[in-house]
Amino acid sequence: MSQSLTEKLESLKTEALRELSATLFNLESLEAFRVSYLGKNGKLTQILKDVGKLSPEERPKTGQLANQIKQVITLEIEKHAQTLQLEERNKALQEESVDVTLPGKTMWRGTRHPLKKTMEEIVQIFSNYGFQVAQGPEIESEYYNFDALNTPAWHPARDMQDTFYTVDQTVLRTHTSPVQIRVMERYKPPLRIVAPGAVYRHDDDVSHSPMFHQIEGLLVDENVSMAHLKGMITGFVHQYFSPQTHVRFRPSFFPFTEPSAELDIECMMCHGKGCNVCKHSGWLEVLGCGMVHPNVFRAVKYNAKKLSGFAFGMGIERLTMLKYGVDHIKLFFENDLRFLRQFS
Ligand code: 2NM
Repeated sequence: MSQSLTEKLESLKTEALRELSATLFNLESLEAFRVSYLGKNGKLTQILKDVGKLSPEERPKTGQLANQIKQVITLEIEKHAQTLQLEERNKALQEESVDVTLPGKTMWRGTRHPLKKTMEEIVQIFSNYGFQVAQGPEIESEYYNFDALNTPAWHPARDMQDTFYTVDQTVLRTHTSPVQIRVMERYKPPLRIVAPGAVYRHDDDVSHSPMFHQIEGLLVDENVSMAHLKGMITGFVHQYFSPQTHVRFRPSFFPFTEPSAELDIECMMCHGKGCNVCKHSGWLEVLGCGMVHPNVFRAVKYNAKKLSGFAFGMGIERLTMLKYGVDHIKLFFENDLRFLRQFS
């Protein structure tokens, strides 16, 4: 009996080691293999139970052999497990590795809107001349939008055809000049302000939109002359367009300035030769300006005898279209990224 148990043990060991070396295990099948030999109902465990039935003389030697075989098999399984774990880890590392030589993914960045860009450029130029930014409401009283600006009730500019009226005596501002009035009411001269913002007029074609943007400027002090106006405005145009830009001041009319002028620049498309853009005149209208009318000073209770000042106004859309050759005002309001990205 003892002889056969020892034999059983030896053949079990041989069988186990043969199976271990001949089989392609993974961690799961290796565990199943372990259970089949060393588990509760495993082949070796069964034999170990029979060791207890041996005679006291035979028991120690056979028990020793059984334990030794158990150790050999356990060790062999552990060696296999270690190899498998290493293989699995290497496989995972290989799969998870990052190829740093692959091209990166493009991250799109937003760009400033061209109108905002123009607005900021112009504000920057005038802030270098000592101007501060002022703002006011877009829904205005007729008083601030017209009366205080020497534009009486009978004036054509107040026509329903041009102005968006809301409720009684309230309009969508047609220019940012009411901001200048509000500032003059509140602050004493000397004054240097620019008022950028949205304005509204009943107008709609390739170069006009019912909502558009303006920036207006106002300088008030003693002994301000038309020469100061011409010098500063020419300086501005040379900074916004180019120092080589030719300019001309042409007499004009606004109710709130006297004298009034419009500034033209030489057409940059044809260099003054005449083309479709400048309607064959060689010149492009850029802004309006003039010396503040004494009636405007009187409306804000400034001393019209002691003070003088100049003011100017320009359209942001128009200046942007001229600088970049944009041929339709709608492009600014459609938010087509193919258009907007060109101003990055
Ligand atoms: C323009 C042209 C000329 C102007 C006048 C004033 C104020 F409030 F001082 F009277 N603000 N803006 C002005 C003058 C605006 O825009 C074409």
